[in-house]
Amino acid sequence: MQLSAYSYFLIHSMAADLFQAPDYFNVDDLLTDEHKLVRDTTRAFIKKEVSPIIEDYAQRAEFPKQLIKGLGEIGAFGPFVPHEYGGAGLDYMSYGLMMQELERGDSGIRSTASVQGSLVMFPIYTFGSEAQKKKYLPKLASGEWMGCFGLTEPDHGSNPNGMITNFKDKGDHVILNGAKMWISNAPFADIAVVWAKNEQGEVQGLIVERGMKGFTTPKTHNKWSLRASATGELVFDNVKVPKENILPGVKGLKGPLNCLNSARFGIAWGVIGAAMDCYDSALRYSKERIQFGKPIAAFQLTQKKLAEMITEITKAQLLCWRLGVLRNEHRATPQQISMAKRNNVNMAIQIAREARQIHGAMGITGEYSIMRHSMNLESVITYEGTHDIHLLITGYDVTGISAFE
Ligand code: TGC
Ligand code: FAD
Repeated sequence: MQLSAYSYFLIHSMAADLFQAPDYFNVDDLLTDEHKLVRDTTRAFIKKEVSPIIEDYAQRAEFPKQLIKGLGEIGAFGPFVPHEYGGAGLDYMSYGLMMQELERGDSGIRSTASVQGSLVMFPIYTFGSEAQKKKYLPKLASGEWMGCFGLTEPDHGSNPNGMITNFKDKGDHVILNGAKMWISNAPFADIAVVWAKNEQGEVQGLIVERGMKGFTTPKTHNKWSLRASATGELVFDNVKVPKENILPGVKGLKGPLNCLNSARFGIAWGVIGAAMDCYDSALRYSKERIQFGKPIAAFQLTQKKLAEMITEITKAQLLCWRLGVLRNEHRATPQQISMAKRNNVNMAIQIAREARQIHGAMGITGEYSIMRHSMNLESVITYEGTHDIHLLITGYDVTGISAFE
């Protein structure tokens, strides 16, 4: 069969993952050899294991579970957790770089790793008892067990403090009732870190295990976004949870919010990956696509789009590098993390939209990653604190006046 030039171009361009990471300001010079090794290993994993299959899984709205073992092997689950608990013992810059590379593949893959590391392993490591750390962390680090994080409820999203999920003291155990919604990894998680109010109305974390009577995890269907990530509910109907499963180290909303700091940090980095992928694809396409006798990259309007994309990516890279330094020194404030999450997600979503335009009609197809990134980012701009909530966090920080209520 004779292929048309256009078909040849399509097959040729999609046969392999041709991604080349932009580094306009030589940010690599600011990284250690270990950072670069971690980054390059994750990048290679994405090229080999994720790029060839992700579009198909997203189209089918299915999480590629077969990736879990490999993600554990490259240290993507809780890389900042020390070796003694099965983690990779890496710093926060390495964590950020890993999230960047994972999200270059797909926000859903990064989500799974973010939840496992920052929202399940982080609270167990930070607020858990020694017995809880020994029991759960090594298995979570390897991916043998997967976890999820239940904070959001049907009637309490941006305002988690209003939660109604609660537990009552029954001697050696508690009885948990309530429901959580929009929970990443819920449909297949082995354990859930659940935030609920005790009889004094204080928020506490409990580790709920699959199989506990009265605990179910119905799957959420009909998502147009984050389709390669499994989302579900957590329903607790008089679930008997042993007291030894309560995280002893924290009471109050600062418990879950501290976990969010770690996850939001990872998102600020992660979305740079999605943006880099959109930019790289748009740059290549614009040099290959001929209209009016020239590559579309020759037109000033295309160059404006590309020049603005690389400018915004570079600013986001530098913001994250500085945030990584501060977090490694335990000096990154929650408000700085909020600013980086908000700025970088917005940057990525704008770049995805511009990149889609550069791809013309091809941009709406699954032949390119652009539309998938664009739809994924609609979730990322909402979860872990919406775009506007992070703006209000910055507003509160600079004025000293809360505008939440
Ligand atoms: P507020 O009265 O301000 O604070 C309550 C207590 O918490 C402390 N605090 C923090 N601590 C650590 N880190 C932070 N970022 C903190 N922010 C506040 C605060 O100092 C106070 O401590 P204390 O000792 O005085 O008790 O709380 P508020 O009720 O007014 O709420 C503030 C607000 C709106 C900023 C907060 O509730 C918020 O961030 N809302 C957004 C909710 C959110 O982000 N949910 C995310 C759910 S998880 C998720 O989306 C996972 S997606 C996973 C994936 O797939 O990747
Ligand atoms: P709402 O809080 O109802 O907000 C709706 C709109 O009102 C937003 O635009 C918001 O900015 C605005 N708004 C709200 N309050 C104010 C205010 N005070 N001032 C101005 N504007 C305001 N949660 C978990 O706990 N665990 C998870 O694993 C998890 N995974 C998720 C995965 C996906 C795919 C998605 C989409 C969500 C996930 N979430 C998870 C939930 C997510 O954190 C919430 O959706 C988010 O916090 C917003 O809550 P909401 O959807 O109820 O929106």
